[in-house]
Amino acid sequence: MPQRKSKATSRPAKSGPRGSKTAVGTTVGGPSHPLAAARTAMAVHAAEQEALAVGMPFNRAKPGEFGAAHASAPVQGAHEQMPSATAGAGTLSESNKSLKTGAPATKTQALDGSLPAKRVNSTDRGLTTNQGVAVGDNQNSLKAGLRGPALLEDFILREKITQFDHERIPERVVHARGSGAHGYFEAYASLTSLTQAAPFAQAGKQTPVFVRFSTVAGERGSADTARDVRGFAVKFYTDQGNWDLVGNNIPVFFIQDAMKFPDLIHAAKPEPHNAMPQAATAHDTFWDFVSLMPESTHMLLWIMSDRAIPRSYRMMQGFGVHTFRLVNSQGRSTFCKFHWKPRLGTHSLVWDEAVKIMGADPDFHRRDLWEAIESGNYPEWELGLQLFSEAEADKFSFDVLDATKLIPEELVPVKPVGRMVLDRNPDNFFAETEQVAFCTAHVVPGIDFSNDPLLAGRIHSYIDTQITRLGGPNFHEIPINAPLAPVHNNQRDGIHRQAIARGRVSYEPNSLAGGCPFQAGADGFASFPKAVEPYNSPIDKVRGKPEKFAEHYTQARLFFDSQTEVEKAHIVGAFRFELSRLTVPAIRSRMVSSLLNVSKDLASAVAAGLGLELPTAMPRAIKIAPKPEVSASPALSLMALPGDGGIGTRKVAILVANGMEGETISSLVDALSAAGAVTRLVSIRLGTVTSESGEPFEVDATFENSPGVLFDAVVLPAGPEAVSTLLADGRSLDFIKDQYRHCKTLLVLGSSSELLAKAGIPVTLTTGEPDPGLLIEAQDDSYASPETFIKAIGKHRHPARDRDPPRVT
Ligand code: HDE
Repeated sequence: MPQRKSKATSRPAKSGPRGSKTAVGTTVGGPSHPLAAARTAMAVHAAEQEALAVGMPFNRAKPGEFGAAHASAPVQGAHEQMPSATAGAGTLSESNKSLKTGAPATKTQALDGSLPAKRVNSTDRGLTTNQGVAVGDNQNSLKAGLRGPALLEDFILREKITQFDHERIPERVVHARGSGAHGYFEAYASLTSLTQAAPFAQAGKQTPVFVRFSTVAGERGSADTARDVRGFAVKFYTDQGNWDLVGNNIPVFFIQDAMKFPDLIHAAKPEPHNAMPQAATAHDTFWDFVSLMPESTHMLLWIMSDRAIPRSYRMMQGFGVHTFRLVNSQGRSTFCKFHWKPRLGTHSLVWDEAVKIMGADPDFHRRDLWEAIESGNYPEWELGLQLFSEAEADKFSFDVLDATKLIPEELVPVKPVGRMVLDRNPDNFFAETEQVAFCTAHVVPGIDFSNDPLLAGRIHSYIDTQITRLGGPNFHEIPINAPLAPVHNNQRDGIHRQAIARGRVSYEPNSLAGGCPFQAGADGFASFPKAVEPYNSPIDKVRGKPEKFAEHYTQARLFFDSQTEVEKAHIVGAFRFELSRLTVPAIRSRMVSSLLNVSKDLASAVAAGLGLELPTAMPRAIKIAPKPEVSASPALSLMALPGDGGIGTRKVAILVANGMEGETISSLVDALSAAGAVTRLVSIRLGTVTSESGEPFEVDATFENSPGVLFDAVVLPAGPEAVSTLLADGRSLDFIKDQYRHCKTLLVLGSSSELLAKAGIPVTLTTGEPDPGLLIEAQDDSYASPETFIKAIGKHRHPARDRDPPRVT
């Protein structure tokens, strides 16, 4: 908070220090004697303190603390102009500077939240201990003789091992597995009529951000492609302080009240007796819990959909989930839901692919994000707002305070307000991605909460959990968490304190530091004064839920009905898989009986997949559901955001072997690279393969280290010798089958159609129509053109081929 002067509360300092009665003697040793000088300084300091105290005979701000008029309009704290630059010093020796202490802090100064000062560059530097002592030998411990015992005296060894022993901190209790990046948010236009929030102050304004994506259930070392909600947490380092928008890639949640969160997470995490399964909801306790909590059904539909297995963090939406408030400088509030939409469109994996990627590359999403940023393909999202008034909210068929409900975009459109670009990878995973501490309570003036009871619990939880995870109360000073806005307050001490507070004052009100730091009054954060609505006057303290929270199925049905046929089939497949893993059959039937309230088609298909009789529908909490505003919401389908059809950062495998037709491969590599794709020549082993014309090609990857699931498309080479080599290797056939089963694009050059035949791949769809993702040169030589191939890859995958069970095994 910059130092301000308020007419209402500031007065110039009174008498000058020298004229003060409290000045102590100045005669000892004469004026040039050091002791005399010290005494003079002490006298001046004492006089200044007295003057400050005299200048504030009472707390002028006090009357502004009482009554309804001030309840939402606090006055600025009483404060004085400091009589001198050193008046606030804690020690008169402040000006005795050294290399360590530096110059006195005579200007307003706070901990610097920017990262450059904390970044270490060891170029040209030798190794040191933590005390900065040069390490002469980093290979051997100190011993009594070459073959003698190690000595306790070896402080270098002991420091190194001790630091190592404590390298780990507790992992996050949820969202333990994640990856982060820096970037910026840029506003399209000023939103000051809606909100005071700094990031929206004017068109083109950029605010630095740090973003962390995560899975919820798995432990820190679990695989990225588990079926799960993805966290989408954004820390805005605004000039008014930090604002954290801690969202998910799914717009609704399992539960309606924070009271149920520990139960939900205990049910979803590995079971307590045997710590299994890791990063998976396909187990008894999860389905036991959710089938007894019908409010989770809507979210279950989302997590059984392909949303829960994104192709990339860069290709998923983000949602603030709760209803928030935007508040403008006149104190007017507008309800708001936050949406992030990826520029690349929304794209997902298929389950069989996700499972195989868990083994092939557990860091699939982490690597994808890292590589995209390293290669200059900066991921980008558009921020959109759904804006609505309280009066509109009251009329909705659902309650906007219920986090198991969304507001269909067809009911309240999403207004684009800015974009976020992630353009810098962290320097250090632990220092930044692991230590970053998000918190829903981190809001800035202009952003406020609704009364969503789930949000209320989060406002408490996040700070609390960091105290354990980051080891104490000062985690806000860890560089990645420190705001760029200066911090001035009277909070002090505790483990690992970084800020060195100057002066003897650590309380407010005070006169001895001129009242500083003083409360900001109307310029500071003010909670929106929402009237508290008594539930059933005179009982106004209740545990309970509003009536509309009792409707649990309408939006689950809306979601299911708004999916394409292939998406519906994947949802059925996911329920079937998850429920098939249960060991208690009654939970299976219970869940299917709940699904009957969503859709008979869905429940019947799941029951059939599990070999179950269709049970009767689960009784509902309310008999007659309010009529929904919309019965179809195309925006809920992944297909609603296809992206621009580009292939930037898509991975294309080109299978190669000696004797292949090299020229087509070279020109394909050039064309695909020019379109931004990443090509990899994949073969039986590393080294060089030689084309039929004798040209050497360096192999990038092998069937062993990079199976087909890691690629978005594949090219099978022409050339009889190469084809017969690939035909003889079962792994090349697995590669091709996976590409086919997962509906990806295959370019089949020349005689490599023999590979298709051996892999048992049908050349047409079940309808007899041509397969749009199978470009077989032998059938049509125009398919060999890079343009056709690039267009087909840009479709992401070809769902017309999707079959359950798969056609190719
Ligand atoms: Fe969280 N959540 N959560 N959550 N959450 C945490 O905070 C919690 C909820 C979300 O990348 C924890 O720092 C409660 C909804 C994300 O570091 C913890 C409730 C949404 C992240 C916590 C919820 C989220 C977290 C664990 C119900 C989507 C990862 C570590 C009342 C809108 C942030 C930590 C990161 C992390 C509590 C529900 C998103 C324990 C009590 C709903 C993205 O504080």
